Amino acid sequence: MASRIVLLSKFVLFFFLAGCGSGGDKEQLTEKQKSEVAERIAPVGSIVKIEDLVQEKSLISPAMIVEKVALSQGNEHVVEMLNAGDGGNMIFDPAVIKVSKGDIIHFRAVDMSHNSATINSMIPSGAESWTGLMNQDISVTLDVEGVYVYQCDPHAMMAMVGVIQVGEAVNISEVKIAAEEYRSNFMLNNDRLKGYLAQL
Ligand SMILES: [Cu+2]
Repeated sequence: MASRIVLLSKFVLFFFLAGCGSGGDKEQLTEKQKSEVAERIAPVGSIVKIEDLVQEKSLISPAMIVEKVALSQGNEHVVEMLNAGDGGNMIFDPAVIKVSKGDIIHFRAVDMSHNSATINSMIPSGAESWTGLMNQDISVTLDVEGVYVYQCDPHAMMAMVGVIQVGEAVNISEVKIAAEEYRSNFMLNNDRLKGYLAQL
């Protein structure tokens, strides 16, 4: 669509210029002038249609195999706050965890300048939010079933986020919609949260 507008505007320009010639009669252009004009209005390079790009992308997606996260054993689980981990920089480890209702999560400030805080649009309704202080180990007991997304406040821009599924993922569709909106907050690792949610 955009390419068509560009071409159209070139034609308009051509007629405008032709109309402004000394004689004002566009039929008096010489063959050489005509070919020069044709060269000018010819499209430059190849045109990639946005539909083609979208299609290419959608061909890739089904091939991506996402490994699902298994239920963590035991009733207490540790999540470390790290500057660097297997999954990248500024990261919770494990970033995705599946636990049982009533389990306790211990957030450990292994590296400096991190915290753990729930994102209010991405916790089950009726669940209690938490906001850990910087460099603070905190423990939370998760009594309400569903998916919780939390972040490290100073590194939210780098998508330092984590996901906990407690029991059944009853609110997964709401969380996915909210995550798509929240994505604009990430300057780096834009696809991280989406990838985490796909592991549930
Ligand atoms: Cu952090």
